[in-house]
Amino acid sequence: MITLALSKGRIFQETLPLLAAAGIEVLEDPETSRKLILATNQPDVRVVLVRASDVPTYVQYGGADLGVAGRDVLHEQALASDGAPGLYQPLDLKIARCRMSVATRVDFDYAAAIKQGSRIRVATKYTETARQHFADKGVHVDLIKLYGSMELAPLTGLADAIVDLVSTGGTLKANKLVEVESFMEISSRLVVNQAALKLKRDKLRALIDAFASAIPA
Ligand code: PRT
Ligand code: MG
Repeated sequence: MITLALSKGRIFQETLPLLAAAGIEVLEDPETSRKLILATNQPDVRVVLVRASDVPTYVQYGGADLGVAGRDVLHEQALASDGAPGLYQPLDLKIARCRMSVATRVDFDYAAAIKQGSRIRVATKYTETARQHFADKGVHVDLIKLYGSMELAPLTGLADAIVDLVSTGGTLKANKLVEVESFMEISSRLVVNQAALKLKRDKLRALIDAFASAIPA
């Protein structure tokens, strides 16, 4: 049995064409089914649905043989846990693309705050990534960890800035925030359990090759 870990939503949807290229069709729709284990048209391949940030954990500890995870999640976890032992990352799938950015209220002068050497309060789900980014710039920050709705933080005075993912920019615009810096291009990677790669080599290699052939331009 081959177990593939995916998160619901954009990663699941954008992985479907890659699975199709490998001749794999998922037999249930995660948006309507409550099941967490989804069968496919291939009796020896199944999909498990986990939180986006749990995909590397499942693959690392062998709860899944492989998975699809955003560079945002992989980078944050590698910083938090000193690398990602046991995780092989053979492919950039170029799906679920976006960028990691700093955003503020329109009336906050980010450039001036940096120039003056002020401490900036930054709210984010990506505290390690943000810590590294501002340390590289030599900017002093106080980080506030949030688990969602980052856009609210500058609007309520909780923080001066946020570090979050931006794709169309629509969410920032709707909340009257501006992107003042973009510092990392994000896409999703295929991650594979290294022990599984040895034990199930032929099947996993065939899957990796099929995915590689179907990566969007
Ligand atoms: O939702 P949940 O808390 O379960 O987890 P999650 O938010 O991590 O999962 P999900 O499915 O939303 O995102 C999974 C992965 O998709 C992320 O880890 C990224 O690698 C990738 N991705 C690509 C994005 C976006 N684009 C994206 N735009 N993830 C989140 N967003 C959010 C962003 O955080 C912001 O709230 O969409 C909003 C901005 O979008 P625009 O289009 O308005 O700019
Ligand atoms: Mg989300």
